Amino acid sequence: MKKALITGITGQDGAYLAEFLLKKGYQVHGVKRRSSLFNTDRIDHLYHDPHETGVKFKLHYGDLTDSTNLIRIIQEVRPDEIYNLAAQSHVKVSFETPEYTANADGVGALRILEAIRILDLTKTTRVYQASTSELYGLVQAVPQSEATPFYPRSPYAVAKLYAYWIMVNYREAYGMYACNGILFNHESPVRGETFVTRKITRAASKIALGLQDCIYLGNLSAQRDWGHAKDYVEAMWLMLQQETAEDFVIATGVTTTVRDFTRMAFAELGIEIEFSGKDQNERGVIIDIDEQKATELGLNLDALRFGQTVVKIDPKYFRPTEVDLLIGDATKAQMKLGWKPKYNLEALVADMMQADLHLVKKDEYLKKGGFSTLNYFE
Ligand code: NDP
Ligand code: GDR
Repeated sequence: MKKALITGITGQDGAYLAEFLLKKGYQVHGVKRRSSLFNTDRIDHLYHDPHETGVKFKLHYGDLTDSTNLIRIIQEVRPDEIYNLAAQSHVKVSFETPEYTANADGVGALRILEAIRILDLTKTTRVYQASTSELYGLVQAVPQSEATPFYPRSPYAVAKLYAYWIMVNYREAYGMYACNGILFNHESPVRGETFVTRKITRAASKIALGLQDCIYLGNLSAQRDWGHAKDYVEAMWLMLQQETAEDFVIATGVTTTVRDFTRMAFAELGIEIEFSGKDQNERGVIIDIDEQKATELGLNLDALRFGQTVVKIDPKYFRPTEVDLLIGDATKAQMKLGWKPKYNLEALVADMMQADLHLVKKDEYLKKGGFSTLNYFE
């Protein structure tokens, strides 16, 4: 039975990858951080009591900033494959925590590689590094492929640039099977709530049920190549099954503005919105409601009206340096890995909207039923 170790297992990709590898028959080990609240929501369905026999899923406390801890976990597990997905992964937050981001996202990758070397596993343990389209940053050429030069635009991207090159260096210096997946944005119903897609799908659902009036966003003109996390974790695995380690771009090849993503999210609910105004004064306003669809979906029609402003701009979401346009060319992955995404943008938006509407309806149901959370601090 093959053994995989996933750092960042509690995150979006970690959860999808753990599920994928378990289905492939792997024994899956994950590194989770200690936290004052439970942080395993996304993987709770995979958990089994460790006292049972034949358990194929195990979690270890750890942190990418702690070398000795990583050495100990890798020594205990002796994995065939390591997927290094752990990171402070929010670009905007990296401007506020640049040193921590460099430590976890940059030096963290080095710590994994060094642990493998120290434990003499260089010929047996394969490593996948979660590299990113943020490496391309300031647009040099589009679509971006493995040959496009990098120009990182945030402390996050600069930290990931170090991680990228240290993988390449250890591959060349020590013959390690270490590879970079240069993944473009990928989302899902379990995407972190502060990334723009999930922020929009949650807010659109709340607005449609009358639990929120409006959503505040930043740069609506940014263009991203959005895919589904479910498709992208398969590419990670494929990269570690090749004869030689190489780096691959994973993307859909289609780019969309944040503005259009927002329109699509509301359209899933039968709500048409139109944008007008410029820069910080831009607004998204309801111009049509498909009442039949809204009724079928159980929306709160009393809370929705024509001309209602549902999107406003808050400059606090602008970044000091922005990445304006990402569009990936995944031809190499298609040719060498046989990888192709199954979800297009429409299917992704539909999947996220369906899940968030369902979640928000639960809140509405509880609220209508008079359920309120206890205040422990009174
Ligand atoms: P998430 O933010 O959802 O998950 C990040 C994971 O890393 C969480 O499990 C988090 O733990 C863990 N983590 C954070 N800091 C540390 C640390 N110091 N030590 C150990 N674990 C830590 O990210 P995604 O799942 O979306 O992304 C996975 C990886 O892929 C990341 O490295 C990201 O930068 C990269 N990436 C993501 C893309 C995307 O579009 N999703 C595209 C390209 C690259 P906790 O749950 O406790 O916070
Ligand atoms: P990104 O994702 O920075 O591309 O990084 P995010 O969803 O945060 O931003 C995408 C674009 O939307 C613009 N934007 C907003 N972003 C957020 N978060 N909140 C807002 O209110 C908002 N309004 C507009 C942003 O300016 C940006 O242009 C993601 C992460 O998963 C990284 O870890 C990963 O490496 C890259 O994708 C590929």
